Amino acid sequence: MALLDILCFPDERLRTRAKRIEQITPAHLQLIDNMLETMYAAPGIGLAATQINVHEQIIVIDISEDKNEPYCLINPQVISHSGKEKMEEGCLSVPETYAEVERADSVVVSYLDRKGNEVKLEADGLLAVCLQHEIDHLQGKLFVDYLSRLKRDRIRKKLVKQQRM
Ligand code: GNR
Ligand code: NI
Repeated sequence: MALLDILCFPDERLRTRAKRIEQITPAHLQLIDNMLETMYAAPGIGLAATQINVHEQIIVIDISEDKNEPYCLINPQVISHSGKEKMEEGCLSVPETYAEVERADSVVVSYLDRKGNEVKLEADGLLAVCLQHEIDHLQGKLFVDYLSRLKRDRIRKKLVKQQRM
């Protein structure tokens, strides 16, 4: 296994739209293992392939306390959503930055698991937020895009300065 480098805002590669996976290969399964290892090491509760500069539709999530309930979702899609909820979010690609974002408070997501089985997952609370956050990454979207331009520019300046050091 291996730890992968995570891209940081404002890196333009985070704006790439990930491609659907037509056929799951052994290389994808290896990538998923490395993504899980990278997420646990970070530590984070989710990771999208976009963040490690792979532009295929894969996300991993584990919101469990004991870090032993990994989800791996291939070609995830929100097929329905309801309600609204505000939650404080962070992102491994926007280090040391937290802000409230409003999203649907419950979602149904369809995806392929690592064996290629079609799965439908109904989620609310933190899992629903995390699913929406990760699916956004696959579309080149970051949580800072929901903030005002002023706030986003402040965050950009802070991170550009940090990345020079
Ligand atoms: O580790 C993470 N925590 C988190 C907290 C609130 C809302 C979303 C997240 S996802 C984030 C990991 C990450 O950046 N995934 O893309
Ligand atoms: Ni993120």
